[in-house]
Amino acid sequence: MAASEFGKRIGRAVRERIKRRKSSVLHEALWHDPFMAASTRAIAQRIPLVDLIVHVTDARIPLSSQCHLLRKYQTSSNQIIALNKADLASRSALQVWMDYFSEMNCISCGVNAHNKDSIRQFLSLIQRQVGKLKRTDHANKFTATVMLIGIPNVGKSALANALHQVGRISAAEKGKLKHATVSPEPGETKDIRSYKIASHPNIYVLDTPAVLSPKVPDIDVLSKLLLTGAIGDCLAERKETAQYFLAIHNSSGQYKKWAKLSNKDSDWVFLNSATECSTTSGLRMKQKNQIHTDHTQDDVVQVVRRTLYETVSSFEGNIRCEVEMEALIARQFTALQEVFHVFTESEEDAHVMVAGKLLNLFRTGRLGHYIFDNLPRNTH
Ligand SMILES: Nc1nc2c(ncn2[C@@H]2O[C@H](COP(=O)(O)OP(=O)(O)OP(=O)(O)O)[C@@H](O)[C@H]2O)c(=O)[nH]1
Ligand SMILES: [Mg+2]
Repeated sequence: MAASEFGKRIGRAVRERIKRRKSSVLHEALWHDPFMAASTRAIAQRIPLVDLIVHVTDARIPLSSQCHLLRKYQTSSNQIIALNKADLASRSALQVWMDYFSEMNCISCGVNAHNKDSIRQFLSLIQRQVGKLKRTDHANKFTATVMLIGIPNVGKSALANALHQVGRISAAEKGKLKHATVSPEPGETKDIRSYKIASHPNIYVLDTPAVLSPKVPDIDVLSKLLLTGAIGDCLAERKETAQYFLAIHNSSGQYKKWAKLSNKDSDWVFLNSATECSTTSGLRMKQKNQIHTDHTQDDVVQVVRRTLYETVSSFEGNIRCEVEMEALIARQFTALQEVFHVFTESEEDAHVMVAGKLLNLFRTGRLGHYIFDNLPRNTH
C-alpha cells in the first residue's frame, strides 16, 4: 500500500537523522540523551516499590507506544495499560485492541485525559485494583502508590492532573490542587512528582519523565511515533510528516463521511467567517442542524474537510500506487494553501506552513479517528 511506503520513507529519514546526530557534537540529543538515561534508571528503581503501574500508551498506536521498561510486567496484575487519547482513536478499533489485551491477560482501559467521566471510570479501575492488593487488614490506613510510566507525550502529566483533580474533589478534601505541566512538545516532565488521587485508602499517583528505549526502533515504529507527536517534529521535515498523514487519510476512507460538506453532494451552505457575520438566525439553525454530529464548528476545519473530500473523491488515479498518491497529495497541498491563506514567494515555504497547520488539526482530532498499529498477526 502507498501509505506504508510513505511511512517507511519518513521512518528512514528519521533514523538517518538520529544516526547523524549520534556522531555529532550534540550527541544523541534527539533520541535518548543522558537526562533520559538517568530518569529511566530512577524510574526502574522505583518500579518494584510501587503498588500499581499504569503503563500510559497512545490509543492510536497501542503497540508502537509501549514502553520497553514494562514489557516484562505486562501480564502482571499490578499493571494497567492506559490507552490514553482514546478520543483521537477509532472507537470500534480500540475495542478490538482492548479485547486483544484481555486475551493476553492484560488489564487495559481506553482513557481520555480531557474528559471527567472517562477519568472517573479510570480512577474507579485504579481503586478496584488497589483494593485487590494484599493488605486487606487496616485497609483504610493503607497508602498505595501508582506510577504512570510511558514514552514522551502520551499524556502522563495530563492524566496525573485529571486524576488529582477528580480524586481530590470526590474525596471532599480541602487544599490547593497541584499541577503537572502539560505540553504538546515531547519531553516536558523533568522529575518524578506525586499527586494525591484518593482517600480511604490514600492513593498517590507518581507522574514521571518520559522513557524511550536506548535502542532506536524500526522505521515503521519511528514513523508512527513522529506522526502522533511522541517524538519531536525536529526529527523530520514537517512536509513529509504531513504527506504521510495524507497518504493514510486518503487510503482510509475517512474522508467519505465528509461528503455532506461538499457543495456537489448537498445543499449545505458553507459559511466562512466573512459571511457568518451577516447570516440570519435561520441559516445558523440550518448549519447547526446539518452538522450536528461535528464536535467543532470551526470554519477552517470544515473547509479543510471539504477540500480533502473533494480532492480525493474527484481523483481518477490509482491511490494504491505511490507515484499517483504523491500526485494527489501535491494537489491537496496546493488546495490547502488557499484554505489556510498561505501565500509566500517560495512554494516550499508555503508547503511547510500548510503541513504545520494540517498536522495540528490532525493531532487535535479534527481530521478523523485513527489507529495506526495492526494487531499482531498470530492473534486475529
Ligand atoms: N486529545 C487528547 N489529548 C491529550 C490527552 N491526554 C493528553 N493530551 C495532550 O497531549 C499532549 C501531551 O500531554 P502531556 O500530559 O504533557 O504528556 P506527557 O506524557 O506527560 O509528556 P512528557 O512529559 O513530555 O513525557 C498535551 O498537548 C495534552 O493536552 C487525551 O486524552 N486526549
Ligand atoms: Mg509529562
